[in-house]
Amino acid sequence: MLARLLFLADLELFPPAASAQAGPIDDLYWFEVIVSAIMTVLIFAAIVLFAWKYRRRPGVEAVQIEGSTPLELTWSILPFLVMLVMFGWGAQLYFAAQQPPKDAMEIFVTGKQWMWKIQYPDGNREIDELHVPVGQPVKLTMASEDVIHSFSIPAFRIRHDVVPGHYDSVWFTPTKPGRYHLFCTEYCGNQHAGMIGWVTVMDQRAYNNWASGGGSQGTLAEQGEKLFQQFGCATCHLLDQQGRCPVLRDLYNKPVQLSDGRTVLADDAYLRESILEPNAKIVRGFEPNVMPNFRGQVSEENVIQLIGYIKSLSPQTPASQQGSQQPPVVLAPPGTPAKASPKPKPAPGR
Ligand code: HEC
Ligand SMILES: [Cu+2]
Repeated sequence: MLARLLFLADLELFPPAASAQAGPIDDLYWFEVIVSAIMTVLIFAAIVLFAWKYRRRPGVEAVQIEGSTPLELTWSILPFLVMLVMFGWGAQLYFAAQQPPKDAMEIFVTGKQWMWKIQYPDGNREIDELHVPVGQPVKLTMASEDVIHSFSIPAFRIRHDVVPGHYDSVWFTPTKPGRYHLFCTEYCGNQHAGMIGWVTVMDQRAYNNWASGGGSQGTLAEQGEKLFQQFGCATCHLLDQQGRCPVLRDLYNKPVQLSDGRTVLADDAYLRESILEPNAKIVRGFEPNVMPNFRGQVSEENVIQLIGYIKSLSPQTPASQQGSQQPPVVLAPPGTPAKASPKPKPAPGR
């Protein structure tokens, strides 16, 4: 808003503001720029004024001044309060940026020298192109296949490092249909400058049209199911009748009791670690070193597909994250030891 008043926006010196968070972030930005500008002008004016006022003159001798407590308190406390405003305001925006709304649509991003690979829950895949519907909160779950990248969409005022070894996430709500730049903003090798692309924001109808065009390999969950067979996960997790392997049905977003006594939430990060580093956390009642280590065999994109499949085995998962409207198939054989699953919610009384 302020950017518009300052006519910079129309000169395109400033990126367009195309997300719900762009306005509030710009307001803070301009607040800081204006406070800094006022301070700079005041300080330089005082330097020039005093240099002139107290210049050396013949016959005038300098008098030492002992200082002034009220003055010193004023120039310490006032800037401190202004800084506190910046801190509080910034912290508020920062925390909001970490908390995607529950109904956010989930899209997966994998950074790889030198491209961005995008995977949608409905099975569509793209490279260096991201399509999102206008007005819909979108959460990006991001992984890196190799080195540190940084995912940035200036028009949405989002940027987040994508660090190998775990998931990072950002979220945004696009507000204006159009095409916007997408960058890697962390130097990541000699073709870093080519790691760029486009975000297309479409109205809901156009988006549905676009989305129904692709996904020839099935939904994310179906792609994951294929991998689950290919990598032999199924031989243990589905066919094991002796109860040596945990049942993956109804696992997603549930607490898992570990052999060391801790309880962790089975979120995306936990599932990813369970696949790539099985011995990092051992489920209570099961043995370490049984599940093979899949690091190096399973790419980050494969992990995203496998997680998509495991999610689809949890009926409570919102359809938006599941990517498939079909009721989940119950695959675990009876007789496998159920992990301590939380009590079922009582049905709402009538
Ligand atoms: C040789 C048998 C075996 C194979 C093959 C295997 N796993 Fe496992 N898996 C286990 C065992 C045993 C555990 C429990 C011990 C642990 O936590 O590491 C486990 C744990 C897990 C967990 C954590 C489960 C929980 O309840 O918290 C996930 C997720 C998982 N495996 C996914 C996979 C996927 C995906 C594959 C294929 C890429 C796979 N596993 C292949 C044996 C296997
Ligand atoms: Cu990069």
